[in-house]
Amino acid sequence: MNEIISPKMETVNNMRNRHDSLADLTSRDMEDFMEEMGGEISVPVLNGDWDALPANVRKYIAENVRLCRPKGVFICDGSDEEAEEITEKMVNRGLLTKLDKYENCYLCRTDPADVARVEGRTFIVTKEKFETVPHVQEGVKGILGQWMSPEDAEREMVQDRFPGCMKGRVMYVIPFSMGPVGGALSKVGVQLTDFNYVVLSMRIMTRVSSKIWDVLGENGEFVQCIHSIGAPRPLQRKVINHWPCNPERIMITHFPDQRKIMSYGSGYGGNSLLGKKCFALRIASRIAKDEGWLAEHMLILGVTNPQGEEKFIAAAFPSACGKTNLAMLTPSLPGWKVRCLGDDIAWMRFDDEGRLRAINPEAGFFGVAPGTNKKTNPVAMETCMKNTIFTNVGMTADGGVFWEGMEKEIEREQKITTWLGDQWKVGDKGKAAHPNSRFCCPASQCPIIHDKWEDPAGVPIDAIVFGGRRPEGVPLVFEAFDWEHGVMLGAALKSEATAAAEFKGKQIMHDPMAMRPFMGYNFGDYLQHWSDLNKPERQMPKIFHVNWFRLNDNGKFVWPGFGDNIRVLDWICRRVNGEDIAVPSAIGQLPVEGSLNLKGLNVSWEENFSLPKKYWVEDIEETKSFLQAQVGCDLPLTISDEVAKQEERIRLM
Ligand code: GTP
Ligand code: SPV
Ligand code: MN
Repeated sequence: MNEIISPKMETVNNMRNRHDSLADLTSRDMEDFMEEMGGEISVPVLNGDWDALPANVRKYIAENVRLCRPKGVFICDGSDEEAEEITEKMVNRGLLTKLDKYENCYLCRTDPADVARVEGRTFIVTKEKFETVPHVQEGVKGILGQWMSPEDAEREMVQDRFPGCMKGRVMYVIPFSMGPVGGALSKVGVQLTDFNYVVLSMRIMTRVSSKIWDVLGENGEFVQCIHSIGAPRPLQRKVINHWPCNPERIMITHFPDQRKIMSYGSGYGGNSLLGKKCFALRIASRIAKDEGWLAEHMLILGVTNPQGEEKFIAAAFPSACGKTNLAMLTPSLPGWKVRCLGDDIAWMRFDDEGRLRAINPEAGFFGVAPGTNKKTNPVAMETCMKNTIFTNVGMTADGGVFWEGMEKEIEREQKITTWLGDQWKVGDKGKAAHPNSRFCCPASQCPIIHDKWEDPAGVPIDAIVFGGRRPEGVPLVFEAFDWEHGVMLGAALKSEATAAAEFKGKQIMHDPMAMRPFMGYNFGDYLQHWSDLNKPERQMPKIFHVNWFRLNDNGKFVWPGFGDNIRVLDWICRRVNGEDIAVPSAIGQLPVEGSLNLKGLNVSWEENFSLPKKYWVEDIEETKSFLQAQVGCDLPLTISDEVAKQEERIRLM
């Protein structure tokens, strides 16, 4: 018999009493335990009530225990006590360092080989290849998602990587909800992981609770999220910074038909917090297509003008291109107010009145640290001063955090330990924090969190905004002519590469809809799905494009950004209200000169809004060949029509 069985609680308690720390159980103890249990092959349930789990969850865990061979199963309940127990253990082990300067904050340093999402090792598994990826032109390597056959996935994951991958480790069972627990737009997942850092992070980023078992009922549907750092005991690879991982063998696979995710080898961010990109974007985008809604890489904010009128905006920018900053914007214009609902992911659905309603499926922020400071984003700085896990930032001698951008916020000559553990001070060579270092903190403690942020019905979206890092040619803001043109602008989205993934250098990359790394199905079908949403009885949001990152000839940003982005939101809100402040151009509706409130700024209209013809001729040419090469025959006609119209307008510029 090779079954997980439920040990009597008294046995478990005895075991707990015999060990200071659960993870200290040895294989010897395991043998003793099995003896006590009458020699059955089993693993102990170290925490939680096995019998209280729904039958399909028990089956799911049992199957994966057989595959991964952990030494015990720890069923999480999401409580503070549980977090404290796990935190204490991690501090004792050296994986976390308490940051004495703040309340309940910790620093974690990863193995320097495990610092970002690994897009090259991320796959979607479907029987039919073209369900996942478009028909690319012959000889072209597709960049809009990677497909793997079920046979290859079975071999790579189930046969090669996962057998015995949790040996000597505890398997944590994390029940979580994306969206408010029990909400009509919410979805449930159960993550299995052998990494306690993931447990602590998941309970910040998602809603982890025993209530999930009630939501599931007897046999409710959940997304299966199976994660291992791929470092069974005895260890094969030297552990660096107490951060076990297996970077050479990282692989992240998604099975949309089975609503399943298997991730191996990495403990970092989107690779391991499976509720985030894997579930809430890749799996959810596929569910959303089947069910007629949208799962997008978008922030959600409410912006209120001095007259007290509020609009809701969803904005899609690629990774590390400013979503968190915009979502928490502190307006530089008097009388304006921005409130945050989400900083990374939006699930959106048209309601019976034809309004697009958005919820934030997450419960926390996993924000880019570098560049964040009291001037650029005071709200984020305040949000992460308690109950936060910082990963790969620097630490000051007095137990505070430090990263690039905080130079003016620490004492001069402060001694700093870098993310690599080196002694350092401002002005020294190198960096204190990794460029993709992050803070992970509960959204509820954000001082400008919107009172509707957990409303299960979501908020009605008035405008959708696309944007990226475009050093050249692309104006500060412009508006799509209509929905179809807006979808084309999204499809043509590009940005300079950032440190959020493994790419190096500053090349401009296509990142359509800011979803390139997160597509769960054929990108052509995805564009068709967006197109099909447009119905006369619906109130379609207006679509805009922004660029905070244009440079002048001296390499300086032509726009101050951050709090001054309220001036762009102001213009967007006025357009939503139908104000006559736009003038058509080849690429969309541009602000009429002077219609943007630039009071008190010293910026050049020309530098922010000029449309260099040569640039745009090349841009549309390049976009056209990109879409032909990468989406091929899957590109909806409506989109190729929009590209053709844009090309013609540019020709006539
Ligand atoms: P992910 O969490 O990776 O999805 O990133 P994000 O889109 O939330 O990006 P975030 O807001 O964290 O910003 C990333 C970097 O861009 C930070 O270093 C910011 O300081 C910088 N940034 C954000 N907004 C602006 C802006 O308006 N102007 C300039 N110049 N930089 C900005
Ligand atoms: C992103 O890369 O867009 C992120 C960070 O939000 S991660 O969770 O690592 O995907
Ligand atoms: Mn993101």
